[in-house]
Amino acid sequence: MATLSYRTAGESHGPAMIALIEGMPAGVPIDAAFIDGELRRRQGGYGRGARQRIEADAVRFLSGVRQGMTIGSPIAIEIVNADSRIDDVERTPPVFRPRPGHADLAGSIKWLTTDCRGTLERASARETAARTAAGAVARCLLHAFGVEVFGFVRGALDVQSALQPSAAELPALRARRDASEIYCPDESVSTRLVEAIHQAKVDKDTVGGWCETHVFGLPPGLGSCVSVDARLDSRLAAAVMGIQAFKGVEIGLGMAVAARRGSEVHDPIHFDPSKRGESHLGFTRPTNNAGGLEGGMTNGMPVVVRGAMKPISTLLRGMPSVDLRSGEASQSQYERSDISAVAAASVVMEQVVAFEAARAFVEKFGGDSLSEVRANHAAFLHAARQLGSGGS
Ligand code: EPS
Repeated sequence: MATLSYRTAGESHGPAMIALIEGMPAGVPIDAAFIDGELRRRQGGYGRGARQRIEADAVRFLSGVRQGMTIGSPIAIEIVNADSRIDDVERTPPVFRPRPGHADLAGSIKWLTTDCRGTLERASARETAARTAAGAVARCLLHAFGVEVFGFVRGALDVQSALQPSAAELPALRARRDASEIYCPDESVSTRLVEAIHQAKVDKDTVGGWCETHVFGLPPGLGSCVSVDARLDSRLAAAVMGIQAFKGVEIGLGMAVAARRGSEVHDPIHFDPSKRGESHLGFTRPTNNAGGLEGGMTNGMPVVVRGAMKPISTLLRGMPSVDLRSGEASQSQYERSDISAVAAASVVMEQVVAFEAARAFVEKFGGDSLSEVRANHAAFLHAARQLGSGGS
């Protein structure tokens, strides 16, 4: 089975961040301006620290792309780190007092060292620049099939938006999100979030939040119910949980399903032949509590994923910790950091969700070239449209 995958490499203050994508069909137009735009969005958002004024993230394709098109070979991407100083011990000193919540302590034990530097350089969310680039490349494939992905910040602390995004409103939602300092299209919530993050800064504290991603236009039947690692819901959960600082993932109604009876959770199935078209099979669902996934497979409704990001673990005022050299009690070490990176995290989440959608898409319709994928996609939809037409 054809599949799509990626890995990343790179340390926060090393020479560059790297992404290597394998399995992308040939002939996919690569929109470098779109990819760089997503990288720029990831660098922004209210509450970011000084590092983002140093970096100007942009992709450089080292392989796999020729004259703006994929050629079927592995795609290697480099994003240069302007703040590259990993071997400069004065400017990048050892960290002996681990920050609670960061990878510092667990990593130092794992790698048997009193210096958390090696751990934190890789655990740093700087790595999400590479992940964002990989996801944005995958979106170039999804764009060719009219699939749109929309991510935003739903809230933080005691502030949450009740917004319900729809495909029809996408351009307006994007405009409102992009006008918000915290990437929340709900203006009043956006203002309150910015105030809350500002107050956390005054208090030398940090803030996390909820990020949400909606995928519109995925055909039904992606993913599978046949095994745990083929389920698209389990892959999405792993991808979102794999983002630095994420502690929770929900799909559709998520955790709230446990508080409701079946009749209040499951989305009724209707069939309206007049709705049938190129990519609509005629099945309609008045609600989408399943978040577009049933049995680990897309059902034709928008895929809805929510993630909970914990507050940044580097606090200006520190947290109770110990010095790993002596075992003595001490406040955690301060490293330059962000007050909140929830806006950036919403961009990262958007891309990792997109990558999993693209991976499932390639597994269902895969071929060596975009034209082969197109033919497989069209043949499948043609066959699926026969359902509910009196055939078997
Ligand atoms: C991070 C610490 C900060 C953040 C970084 C994540 O880096 P620095 O120590 O260089 O100021 O800015 O995030 C990024 C660099 C980025 O591009 O997102 C951490 O400890 O995780």
